[in-house]
Amino acid sequence: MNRPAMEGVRLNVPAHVKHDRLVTWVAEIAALTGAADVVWCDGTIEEYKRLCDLLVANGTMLRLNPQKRANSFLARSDPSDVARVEDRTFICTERQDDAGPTNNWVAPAEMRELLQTGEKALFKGCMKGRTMYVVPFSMGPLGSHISHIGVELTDSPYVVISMRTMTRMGSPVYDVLGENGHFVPCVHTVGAPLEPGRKDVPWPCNKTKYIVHYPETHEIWSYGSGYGGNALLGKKCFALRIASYMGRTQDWLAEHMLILGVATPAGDKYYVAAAFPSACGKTNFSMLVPPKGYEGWSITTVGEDIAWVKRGANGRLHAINPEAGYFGVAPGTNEHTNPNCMAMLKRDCVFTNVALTDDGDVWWEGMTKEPPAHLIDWQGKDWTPQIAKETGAKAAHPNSRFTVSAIHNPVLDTEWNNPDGVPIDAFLFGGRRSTTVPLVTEARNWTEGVYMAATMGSETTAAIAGQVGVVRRDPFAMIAFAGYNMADYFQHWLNVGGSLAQAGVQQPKIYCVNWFRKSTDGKFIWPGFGENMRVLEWIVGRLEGKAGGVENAFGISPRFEDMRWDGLYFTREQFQNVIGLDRAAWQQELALHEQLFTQLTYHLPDELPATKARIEERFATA
Ligand code: SAT
Ligand code: MN
Repeated sequence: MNRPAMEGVRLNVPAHVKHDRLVTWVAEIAALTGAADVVWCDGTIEEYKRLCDLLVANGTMLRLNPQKRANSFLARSDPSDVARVEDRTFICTERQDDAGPTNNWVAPAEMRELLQTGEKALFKGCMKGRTMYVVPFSMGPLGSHISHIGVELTDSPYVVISMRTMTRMGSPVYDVLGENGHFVPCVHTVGAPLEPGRKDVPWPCNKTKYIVHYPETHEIWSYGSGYGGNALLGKKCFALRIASYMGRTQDWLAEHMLILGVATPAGDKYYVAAAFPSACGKTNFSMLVPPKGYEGWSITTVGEDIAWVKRGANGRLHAINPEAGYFGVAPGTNEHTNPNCMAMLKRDCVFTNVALTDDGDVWWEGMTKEPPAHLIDWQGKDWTPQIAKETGAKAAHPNSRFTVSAIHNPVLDTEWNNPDGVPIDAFLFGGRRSTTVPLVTEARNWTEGVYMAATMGSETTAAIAGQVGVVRRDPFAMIAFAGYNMADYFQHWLNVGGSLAQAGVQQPKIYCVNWFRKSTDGKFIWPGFGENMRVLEWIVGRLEGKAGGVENAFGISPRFEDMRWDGLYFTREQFQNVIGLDRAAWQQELALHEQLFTQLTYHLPDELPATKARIEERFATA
């Protein structure tokens, strides 16, 4: 085969790589970026260890006390590089309408000039003095008909070790790719060329950031950040933005959803996929421990962030988790909120931007009631409870994260690796709303469910750079992740439901949930976490045609007596405060739905304003 020769840098193509187009692309990017060296990653544990040693030597990570956290590390990022940067994220389609008003859009030719071809193109020479790693990965079980392959070229060894945990990464991917298989090319640089003789910084990055997607050619280009979804390109960039676009053209769904299994005492098993915005408890919900009184029930995890949903042989919707690891929010995680997670984090973990204890372990806000007397905070500074009181300084960054392999999850579902996925019985949609939205509402039909999901709102969190705690519309929890026009995305969902009905296949039921209602004193009313099992039980009861409910303007909600309260002191009055529909609040809410629909007028499916009109009618006659 034709192996391109390059000036100055050896390509080092391994013999088992047989894909000419891949090799040519690697050569092109090595030339463009001026990388000093090209390393083809094999995904072995030896390679992982070697790179961890390198990251320790570079000062990017430090090794935690092996007695406390075996084979685990703490990474500290640059204080300016701590979360996804939505205002620097671009969907570059030929037509602006195909990206739609909720995405940042730049024409592909213009963006390519900026990044690749222009005189001062950012990627020109951006890897000077650095090694470029070739990282082959499969999103989903290797060879599954639901899976897809990507190759990330990156100059960050932190990204390489993270990709090994988060995806099926390594040489076997090349066998699936063969000589001509489809892959999503992902180019990533921290944007910090290393001049000869200059000492590197622990977390190289650049103030200028671009997270760029070309959905029509399935390409991803990321510049300037080494953190999370900005840099681990298999995750939000591929598995949501590019994949949602692929799903629309290929008749499947890529969703910001956890997938969990519910086993009942009667021995039945159901699978639920649930969409929540970032940092709203997807990981906790997916690993929930049923409370006292729920003996015989169990919850198991298929996925905790992303679901790819395709039709199975029986026509039903089946989902896989395209990821192989969890990049979860650390603060707030503890033995009460998520004991399974605490067990999962005992070993083989990379923590990023959490605090370091004096005995070489990690700590974050909410891990224990009492903070340790002294810590090193996420920026490497001394931290004491007294300093926190005086300055408000957090020991761990609010968006600090753990990266861990799914195989350490003590409640991993037996089917999590099934190449055919698991059949989905219900979709849940939930935002973080301190008012207005009830604990749980069942949609009376698919269209009403799509309406609930489309109009979802949520208070923003630290997972995104910017203001925290303001309500924004987050349709399907995909506001930041849809790789095409949101109105077309709504239509795609309506089409998927319609074709299930047409084929005589039962549609999953759709629910809107909200764990976050607060009382006037600002406290959460619903205890959440394990107690969310009670809502799941009601949903399973509905699927089985056993549980009662009452119709309201928005859908069907349980009455107090339709849920089981054994083991929890929760009064009728409290229940009313989490389930009630406040007419005045809903008038405001519906005005916000209207605003969203106005923004999305282009291609907005008629069914949505029609559903809104029906809700308004119900409120008027209630
Ligand atoms: O940084 S990530 O995008 O991976 C995390 C999140 O926002 O959900
Ligand atoms: Mn997420």
